[in-house]
Amino acid sequence: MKTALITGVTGQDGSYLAEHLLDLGYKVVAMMRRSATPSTERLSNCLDRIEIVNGDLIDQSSLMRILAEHKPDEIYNLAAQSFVHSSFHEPIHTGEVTGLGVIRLLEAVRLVVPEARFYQASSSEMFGKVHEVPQKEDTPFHPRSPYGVAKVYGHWATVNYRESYDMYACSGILFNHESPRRGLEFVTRKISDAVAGIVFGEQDKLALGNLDAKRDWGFAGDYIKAMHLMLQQDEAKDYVVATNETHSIREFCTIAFERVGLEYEDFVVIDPRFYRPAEVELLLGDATKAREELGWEPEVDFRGLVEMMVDSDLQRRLDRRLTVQKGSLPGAMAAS
Ligand code: NAP
Ligand code: F7E
Repeated sequence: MKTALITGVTGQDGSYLAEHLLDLGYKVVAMMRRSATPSTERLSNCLDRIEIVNGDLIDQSSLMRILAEHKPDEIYNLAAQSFVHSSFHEPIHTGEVTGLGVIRLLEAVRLVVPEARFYQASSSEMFGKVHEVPQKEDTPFHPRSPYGVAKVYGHWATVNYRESYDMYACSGILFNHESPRRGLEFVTRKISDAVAGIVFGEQDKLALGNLDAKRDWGFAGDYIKAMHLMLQQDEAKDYVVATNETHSIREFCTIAFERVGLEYEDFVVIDPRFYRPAEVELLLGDATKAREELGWEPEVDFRGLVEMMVDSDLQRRLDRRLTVQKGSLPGAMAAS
């Protein structure tokens, strides 16, 4: 049985990847940093089947200890301060975790388990102010945020360890991918959750920033499969993972509100607080290499993704209401 170590396992991608690797028969070692409040909500489907270990990308010794104790065959480095907006407010912390954290882990791998296969979660944010459309593996980088800058560092660190030490180290340059497990601060989930909140009478407006930015959005459940495939090849390489379609925030809003029979113009207000000092206006990926060499294909399309997220946020509220109602029933009835 192969052992996989996942950092960032409490996040969106970590939870889907843990489930996928368990289905494939892996032992999953899940690295989490210590938190005052538990952050294992996304892992509810697999918490009893993974082995949790405490570690932090800021703490080199924790990484060395985990690798020495568990000797993973595959390492998926998904941990990061991943919210672009926050990276403008916490640039140094973002650099520490999202940038330097990668080289801390690579160095630990080199010293402790050099034969292990390593996956780095690189990002389309590295393309930033894009130099060509669509973006592919050899498109030059031009990051537009401290997050993007830190990801470029992590990306080149991964390439450098592969070239310097002959390690099996890959970077997946993943374009935006979303799901019902997406953090509420990211625009897609902010919209889907607000649509559900409006339907349930919990809010009457949705404040957003730039509606004209365009993203190549896919489903996280599809994208984590590409991560695993990258570590099963004869040779370690870097791959763009994308849908080859781009849509604006405005289009996302249109479909999300349409799903419940509403028009976004009646609810969305523009709030300059959500603008960024420098914006990434257009992302569109060319995933030809991943399709041809990994045999990877996305299964969920844009409309399917938006509708899945809205439906899930509606269902979540419905479930919550039913639980509250059940709790208010007399004991015997509530238990039935
Ligand atoms: P996410 O939901 O924000 O999850 C980030 C994870 O990193 C969380 O588990 C978080 O743990 C952990 N983390 C943060 N700081 C840490 C530290 N110092 N030490 C250890 N763990 C730490 O991100 P995601 O959307 O799943 O994305 C996964 C990875 O792919 C990230 O590296 C992200 O930058 C990258 N990426 C994402 C996308 C996308 O569209 N989703 C696209 C390209 C690349 P806590 O629960 O403790 O906060
Ligand atoms: O913003 C615009 C915002 O925060 C998308 C991360 O996973 O994907 C993600 O980064 C767009 C931007 O994601 C709001 O200005 C408008 O143009 O959902 P986001 P992101 O910045 O694209 C990449 C690939 C990663 O690697 C990152 O880790 O939406 N936007 N109004 C807004 N964005 C937010 N968050 N909130 C708004 O109200």
